[in-house]
Amino acid sequence: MKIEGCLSNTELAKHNCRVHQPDDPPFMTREPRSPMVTVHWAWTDLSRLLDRLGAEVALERGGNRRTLRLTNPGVPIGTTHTFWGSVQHILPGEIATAHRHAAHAIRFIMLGESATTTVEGERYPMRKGDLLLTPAWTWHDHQHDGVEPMTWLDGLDISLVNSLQAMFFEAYPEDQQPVRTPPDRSQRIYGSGIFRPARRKLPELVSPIPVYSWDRAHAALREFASTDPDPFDDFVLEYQNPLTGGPALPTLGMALQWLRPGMHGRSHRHTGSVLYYVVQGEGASTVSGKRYEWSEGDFLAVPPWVWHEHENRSHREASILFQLNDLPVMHALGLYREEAHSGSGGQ
Ligand code: GTQ
Ligand code: FE2
Repeated sequence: MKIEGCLSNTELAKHNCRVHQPDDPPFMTREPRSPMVTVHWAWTDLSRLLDRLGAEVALERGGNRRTLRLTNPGVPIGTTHTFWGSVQHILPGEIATAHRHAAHAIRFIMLGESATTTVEGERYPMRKGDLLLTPAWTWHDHQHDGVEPMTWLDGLDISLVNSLQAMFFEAYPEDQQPVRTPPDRSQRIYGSGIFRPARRKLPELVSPIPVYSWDRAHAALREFASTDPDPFDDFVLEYQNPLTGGPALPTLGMALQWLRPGMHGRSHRHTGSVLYYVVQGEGASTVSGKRYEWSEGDFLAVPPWVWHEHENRSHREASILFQLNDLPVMHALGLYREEAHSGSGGQ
């Protein structure tokens, strides 16, 4: 728009108005242009940093946590523009004190044993490969009774909640909340995954299951992996809310991905951002033309709408990736789009 006469933005600003200027950045781009960048974190680096973090950073009361945040240099804060992935480290005898927040949170257990987390009075052991949920505004605290340090991935939709200006936080008046008996009540009611209690008001927004155990997840994935592969992702199972068939949380998507030995997937791109954690195996992902070789314990963050493809570098062992993503938000708001690469072999 061309401005005739003396209608200037300086003048308009007095009335909290403005007109478009030729040098304004475009606000409708032809397609998404994310400032987020692809980042690969190698476990060899992270594990050294975690050892130092444990030795040098004290865990304070008041709901604090000892975490190594996976930061993305392209966004002001967080791992992607919508969520944070952090590696939490807790030492034998420590308590991460109780609090609650408006952000939804998940934990995927990476290493260690004998820690528990208590969510709304139900106490759960944390075992390698388990996924635990602490949905928005649920009281939660962690306690470590083991002898070795314990390490897990935290995922929180903090950036999304902050951008929507809906954050709340509250510390529990004591270090820990009381544990109810039986401690695994929700698991007993909803845990079968194939039954739902009759005549009961059922939760819809968040999954009623606080823990998705590795044993059950792995068994399901193995069976699924003997069926028909997806050309891009091979085999992906999403953690679901068993009462609705929808995602376990409304803002964070969690999934397990199985890549068969030697598989090399086709390239595609979609809206939404993803953080991958390598549970098992060794492979590579090519993102925007750059190849990232990964192995067990590594992380890879992939921005929205960039071409990416995965391969398993092993010809003997399957690779398993845990995914944290914001796809439930994209689907809920009608913003999910996907495109297959049309190049030769899709690569
Ligand atoms: O364990 O409750 O990485 O509240 C960030 C915020 C973990 C937790 C994080 C949290 C937690
Ligand atoms: Fe928390």
